[in-house]
Amino acid sequence: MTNGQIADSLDLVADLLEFTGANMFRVRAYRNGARAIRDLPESVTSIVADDPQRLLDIDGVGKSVCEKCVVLVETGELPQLNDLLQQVPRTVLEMLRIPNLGPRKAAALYNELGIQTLEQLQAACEEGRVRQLKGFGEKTEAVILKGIAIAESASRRIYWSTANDYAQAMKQHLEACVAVRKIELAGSYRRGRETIGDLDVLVVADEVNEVMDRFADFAGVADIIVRGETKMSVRLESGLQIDLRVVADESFGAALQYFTGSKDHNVILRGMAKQQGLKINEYGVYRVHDDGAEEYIAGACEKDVYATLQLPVFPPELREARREFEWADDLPDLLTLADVRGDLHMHTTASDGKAALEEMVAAARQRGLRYIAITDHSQRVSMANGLDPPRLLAQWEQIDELNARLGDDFRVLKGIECDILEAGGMDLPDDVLSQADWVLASVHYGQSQSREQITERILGAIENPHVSCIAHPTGRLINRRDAYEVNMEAVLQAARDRGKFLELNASPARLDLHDGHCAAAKELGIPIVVSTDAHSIKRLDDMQYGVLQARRGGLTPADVANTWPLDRLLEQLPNR
Ligand code: DGT
Ligand code: CA
Ligand code: CA
Ligand code: ZN
Repeated sequence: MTNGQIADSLDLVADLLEFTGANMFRVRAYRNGARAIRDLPESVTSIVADDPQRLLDIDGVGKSVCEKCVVLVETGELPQLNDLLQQVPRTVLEMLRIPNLGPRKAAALYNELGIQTLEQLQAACEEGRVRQLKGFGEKTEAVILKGIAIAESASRRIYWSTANDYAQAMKQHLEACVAVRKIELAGSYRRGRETIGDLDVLVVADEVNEVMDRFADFAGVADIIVRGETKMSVRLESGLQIDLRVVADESFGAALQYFTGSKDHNVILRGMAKQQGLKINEYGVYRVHDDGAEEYIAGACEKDVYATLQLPVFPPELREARREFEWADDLPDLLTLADVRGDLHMHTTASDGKAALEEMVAAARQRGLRYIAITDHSQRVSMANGLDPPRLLAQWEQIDELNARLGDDFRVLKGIECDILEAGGMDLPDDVLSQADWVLASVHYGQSQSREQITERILGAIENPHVSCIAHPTGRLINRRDAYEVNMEAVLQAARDRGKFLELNASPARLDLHDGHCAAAKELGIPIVVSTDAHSIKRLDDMQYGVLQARRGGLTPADVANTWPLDRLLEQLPNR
């Protein structure tokens, strides 16, 4: 059982408990536990196998969460969760996503009217049955009807890359409004999370109404959810919600800090402020005097807000209440796109890429890269026209010729993305792999195998002396497919012991390794390779998404092998 699955179960328990009106401390204990476990690099399964008491050392995991983890790992299910699901069908939880409809009201709808889904709720509202319930009225009914549409799309989180398109378009759109003096995007978008729930826009403006009119005028706005004095929210046809907040100039930094979050980061910050006799909110930082009077001391810029607490401006990617406060005196110099010198995973028309070898090379040079590896698929991936030894050797000859023409300022490495076979072992013979500069090993088939099998296959690849790096190590596709079952702890240990590299695949749907694994790899001194896995020229630009994820993992250029000069990379190649 993966940490993600355990965390999902705990979150579900929290939701169901909340629905049944349980004590909020209990609910929160499950939520905190879920969050801690989702972030944990070490697998809960292996901790339980080793010594379950060690779970209690994890920040946010208390006695009852610890017990639940043990039961989940050992039996694969949770009796408490099954009991709760007997009482409350899972579908009713959708109702909790309706704004301002708390668990108590949702429970009444379920208990009194038997409503289990949003669809049934909509019908009941339309038939005027909801207003007849105690504590509900015509007005509540109307609010619920409106909220159903919101709840339906609120369950969707979109890739950061998709959100970025909307964010940049909205920024341009608002910047063209003369009343706008300052504009920033905040929220999870600014923190570079792999998926985004909604966008949060902050502006300082001379004239609020002008900005709000302009906001409503954005292409694709389907619905105005709310328009207040300083806050406005719209929903786009795609379902994406965008929140706008118009703030005063002297509060801009405080608002940017507050609405960037994360919520957990802010909770810690507020606690620190309180200890120092300060109060911090979205309007500013205030000194609280003995008589209770509050004096504004900062708020116009984010730097000053943090400075009042003797803190640096944390890179937004680190603001997740993980280790950033520990690092405050010596923040890591996080990776930037400009640090990247090479891209070590891409495909050409030889397998399933859309551009030819020379076109990929030209495009990489144009982007300022100094070296790349061509890594087409191996023969097992027949659907992608994978290369058998003769075709691969012919491609490598072509690359030798190309390198001779290119001269010293650019180098193409002879690579391959070699499949790890279902039964274990590599898809190409050692005498072929030994001639490569760079060998990626990937699992594409047999992803539903047991944890033991998949782990064994990957460990086998790491043991192979010709393998340089494991590509997209967990196989997840965000929003589409879970990671396969794999003992990541064992993979990390083996990579460290054998000096192998691990990939952070930059494709927005993969971002694999995820941030927590990157942080764990860094701790172990395993070099990470951020690669695009581009199947076309355009997708070479995916590097930026990988860089964001690497930053969230706390990686610096030194931690990322494809920032190194070519000489150093060649020296340290694990297969050489
Ligand atoms: P998302 O939209 O689900 O991807 O995630 P965020 O982090 O963008 O969350 P969102 O849009 O609900 O709120 C934006 C930020 O505003 C959030 O990161 C922190 C701040 N914030 C919102 N609500 C609260 C709150 O109740 N307490 C605190 N301390 N901060 C909040
Ligand atoms: Ca947001
Ligand atoms: Ca929001
Ligand atoms: Zn690939």
